[in-house]
Amino acid sequence: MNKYIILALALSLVGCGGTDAEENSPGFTSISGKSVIETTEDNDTISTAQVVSIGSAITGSVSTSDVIDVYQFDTKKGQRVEVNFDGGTGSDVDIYLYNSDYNVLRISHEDGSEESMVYDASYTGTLYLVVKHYEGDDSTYQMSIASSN
Ligand SMILES: [Ca+2]
Ligand SMILES: [Ca+2]
Repeated sequence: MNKYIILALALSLVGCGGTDAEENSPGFTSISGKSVIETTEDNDTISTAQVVSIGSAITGSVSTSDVIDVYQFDTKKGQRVEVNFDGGTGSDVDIYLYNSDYNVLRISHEDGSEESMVYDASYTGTLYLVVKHYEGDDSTYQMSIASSN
């Protein structure tokens, strides 16, 4: 199997339920860091992930026609990686953290589009963060990748 099929299979196994966002959901929460814009839509697989770094605040978009965005960044063993994601209202977007062996390390799939995860890196190397539009409106999202050590 190629990398895309593996990723698609993995995602199909963990798709979440979800309802429309509540009418009075808050807007973007405060997400800080070095500002990074999604620069390409050729970012739908681990092998074509956009390279970012810890300390980035990423702005991008997903929708029914652009279901997946993938970002990659380097981490050090023992580093605590914290991801916060806000996809705005009306959409249900989920995030997944993969290692370089294409195994899922963390999943955040709340109803709606406010997601977060913490991962204590077990190795020095590359991690892959997958943003997936699950259902609902198009989403322009803000996502921070931070480390507390
Ligand atoms: Ca996108
Ligand atoms: Ca994409």
